[in-house]
Amino acid sequence: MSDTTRQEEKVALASPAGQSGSGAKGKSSTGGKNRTRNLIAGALAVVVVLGVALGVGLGVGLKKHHHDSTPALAPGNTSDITAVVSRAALLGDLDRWQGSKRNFSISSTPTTRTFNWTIDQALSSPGALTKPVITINGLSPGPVLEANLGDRVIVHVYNNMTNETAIHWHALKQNGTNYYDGTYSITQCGVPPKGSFTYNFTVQDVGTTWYHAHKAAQYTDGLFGPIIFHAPNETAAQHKYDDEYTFILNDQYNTVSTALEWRFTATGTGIDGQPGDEPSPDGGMINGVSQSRCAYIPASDLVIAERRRGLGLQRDLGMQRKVSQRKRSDTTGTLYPETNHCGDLTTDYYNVTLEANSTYRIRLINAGTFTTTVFSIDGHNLTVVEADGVSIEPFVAQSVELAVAQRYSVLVTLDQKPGAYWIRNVLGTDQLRYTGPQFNETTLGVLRYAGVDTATLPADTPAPDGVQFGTMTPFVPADKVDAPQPTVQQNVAFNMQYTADNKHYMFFNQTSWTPLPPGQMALSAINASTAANATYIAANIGDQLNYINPSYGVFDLVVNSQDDGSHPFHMHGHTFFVMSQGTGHFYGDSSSFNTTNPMRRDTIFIPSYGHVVLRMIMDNPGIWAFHCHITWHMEIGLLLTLTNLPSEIAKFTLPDDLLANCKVNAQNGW
Ligand SMILES: *[C@@H]1O[C@H](CO)[C@@H](O)[C@H](O)[C@H]1NC(C)=O
Ligand SMILES: *[C@@H]1O[C@H](CO)[C@@H](O)[C@H](O)[C@H]1NC(C)=O
Ligand SMILES: *[C@@H]1O[C@H](CO)[C@@H](O)[C@H](O)[C@H]1NC(C)=O
Ligand SMILES: *[C@@H]1O[C@H](CO)[C@@H](O)[C@H](O)[C@H]1NC(C)=O
Ligand SMILES: *[C@@H]1O[C@H](CO)[C@@H](O)[C@H](O)[C@H]1NC(C)=O
Ligand SMILES: *[C@@H]1O[C@H](CO)[C@@H](O)[C@H](O)[C@H]1NC(C)=O
Ligand SMILES: *[C@@H]1O[C@H](CO)[C@@H](O)[C@H](O)[C@H]1NC(C)=O
Ligand SMILES: *[C@@H]1O[C@H](CO)[C@@H](O)[C@H](O)[C@H]1NC(C)=O
Ligand SMILES: *[C@@H]1O[C@H](CO)[C@@H](O)[C@H](O)[C@H]1NC(C)=O
Ligand SMILES: *[C@@H]1O[C@H](CO)[C@@H](O)[C@H](O)[C@H]1NC(C)=O
Ligand SMILES: *[C@@H]1O[C@H](CO)[C@@H](O)[C@H](O)[C@H]1NC(C)=O
Ligand SMILES: *[C@@H]1O[C@H](CO)[C@@H](O)[C@H](O)[C@H]1NC(C)=O
Ligand SMILES: [Cu+2]
Repeated sequence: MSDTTRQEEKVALASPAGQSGSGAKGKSSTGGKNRTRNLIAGALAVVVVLGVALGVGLGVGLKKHHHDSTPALAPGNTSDITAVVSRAALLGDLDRWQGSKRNFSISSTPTTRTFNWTIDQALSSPGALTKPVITINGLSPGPVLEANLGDRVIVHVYNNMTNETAIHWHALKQNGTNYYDGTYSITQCGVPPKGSFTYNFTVQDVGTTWYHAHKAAQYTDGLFGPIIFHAPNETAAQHKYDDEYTFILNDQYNTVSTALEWRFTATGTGIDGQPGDEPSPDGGMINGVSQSRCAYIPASDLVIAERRRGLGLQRDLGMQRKVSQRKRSDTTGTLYPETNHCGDLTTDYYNVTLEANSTYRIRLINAGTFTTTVFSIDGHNLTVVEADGVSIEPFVAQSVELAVAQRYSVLVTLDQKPGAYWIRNVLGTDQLRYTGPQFNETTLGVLRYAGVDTATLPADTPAPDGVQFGTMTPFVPADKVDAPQPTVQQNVAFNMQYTADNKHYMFFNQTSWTPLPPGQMALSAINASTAANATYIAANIGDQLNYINPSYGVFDLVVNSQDDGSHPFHMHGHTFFVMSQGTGHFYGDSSSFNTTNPMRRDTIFIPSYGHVVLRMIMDNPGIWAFHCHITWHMEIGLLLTLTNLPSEIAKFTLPDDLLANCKVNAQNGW
């Protein structure tokens, strides 16, 4: 019996009479603005669309046509996951999303807050089918991590999974505690299976952010949650509002991430025979609730054709490839079976009842793996007052678009006719190379005014289409800070390339990141005797492009994209000044930049073939990753590091449990 079949059976047990679609895509990708390829063409698509339409229209399940003779789905085997968690248990107490129901006092008197987290795997059903999930204390999304500026946060993590993990506290400065940044293989070795690790840091940041696994694509399976840091003097908190609420939004995959990643990285994959097709989500989520119905991975294709992204531009820049490319007619690719199963469990809308005539500070987080998302509430304006922890001058919009890993706070006043209104999380589809059966980019939730019957559903109104606060919308920070003059400027370009071993990776210049061997981490490369030895650091820190900043300085990072997709980049440990963001490449002269209170944030969207110029102050010692937050892209190498103040790094005392975990991992080859 193949693993696929086993997995299928388990799903069938938890999801009786699961409806199965045909293998095909119900809907063709739009192909996107600059996408070089479209997926489904001709007769096949017609047959398929008709098939799905009939299946849905007549209420009959389509026949299974898979599994019996297909090869085993080797990686991502989830047969060892046996615990089944109900949807209600997975979501936990829904009151946790509302500020006033969390029993938290905003204060300027620091305290210590201790959390015990057990990370585990289980089967559960956020949507219509049962799928593997990763939970924290049984929850996905995980608990709200809430604290005040200056508090000490201690998180004892116990890893009850069969693989290592590491938890990154997105956008936290971690000034002095780089070893608690949680970046697998860079600032820590993984927390081993049945092992523990204690994160212990002070809160140096304010606003809305999130935590997530920084090991492989584990957060795609649900290992993420919100972080809310308060300060009585936070500028965004000076607006008048009655309460706050959090919506953590994402694209959702119903196949375990290890299988998706294997499919994405295996030699010889690709929808139309060309590698580099990121796994598409099966739907979206609002606070862990999904209306998705299917799990779909398209089959790989053994006929490999040559495909290069952005080669013309690459030549313009005179870039070299690390490994030569070659014709790929000699592929030894593994045939990966199309997998497709659907569920028939009842799905829910995430729904919340709030007070009429009240104003809420709604915190929005895109905890997605791949796509941007657009948030809106029918009939209500959103006044944006915070972006990635930075208080901003209010901006009134009808919808807010978040690139992966970005956050906003919006003020919403319940000043409309008491009733029920749709909350929308609409995934961006322009980067999707395929969509599975019954895919719908819109995930709905319900906002009800207090007193409205909980059975009332909103009217069938269209999504708001007015002003959008988008991924390229400039904003003005409310706490004015001028950008200092740079002391260093570095340019990098990135793209996707094929390598001699028939794989596809993403590169910054000639380098592509990959984790160090088991039990190793970049931070170990720096100690009192090596801190001044750039040669030694370069040789021991890993494959990635690494810039060493030996002393305090102001660093301009120019990033030019040679890729047809768009990418959300995140800088660990820093809030950068955005000196430039746009389409086309930056070859220019930084002396013309506006340095008066420029935009500041920690996650920035780079459009197709576009650029950004980011200015950062190098006063925070550590090895800090800068990477694309599309997990699939980071996993194939789109990560570089800044090594700041190595002589200060050398003074760190690495925690005993961190070093012990490195030893355990080295011994076990994890
Ligand atoms: C553990 O990680 C390996 C390598 O990424 C993967 O092949 C395997 O499926 C993972 N196991 C689980 C249970 O996630
Ligand atoms: C965490 O677990 C330890 C040991 O089991 C226990 O002593 C402690 O009270 C727990 N702390 C919290 C905050 O739950
Ligand atoms: C860890 O998982 C096992 C099953 O694999 C379960 O029996 C045990 O209770 C879990 N431990 C914790 C601390 O949740
Ligand atoms: C956390 O770090 C502080 C400062 O180094 C230390 O005093 C404290 O004992 C640590 N707490 C834990 C639980 O490790
Ligand atoms: C808020 O107070 C902290 C010190 O508690 C200070 O560092 C910070 O700059 C203040 N922020 C604002 C916006 O005034
Ligand atoms: C509203 O949420 C509750 C859980 O709080 C859920 O049981 C119910 O199905 C949801 N309502 C609708 C209409 O989906
Ligand atoms: C909200 O305000 C309107 C207009 O002032 C008023 O008619 C209504 O009674 C108020 N509703 C509540 C619940 O206070
Ligand atoms: C929303 O804001 C627009 C201006 O951007 C305004 O014209 C409109 O009346 C506002 N709508 C509501 C419901 O407040
Ligand atoms: C997707 O969902 C929205 C909201 O429920 C609905 O209006 C739309 O018709 C759906 N689209 C498809 C293709 O089913
Ligand atoms: C990366 O490539 C750019 C563009 O070709 C070049 O200007 C830059 O010097 C390179 N940087 C490094 C560190 O190789
Ligand atoms: C720097 O490290 C290299 C090994 O990577 C070594 O050969 C060299 O001697 C070191 N230089 C100094 C000054 O210690
Ligand atoms: C980090 O701490 C150092 C030393 O206390 C300080 O000089 C620097 O300004 C801090 N940087 C940030 C970003 O807080
Ligand atoms: Cu990317």
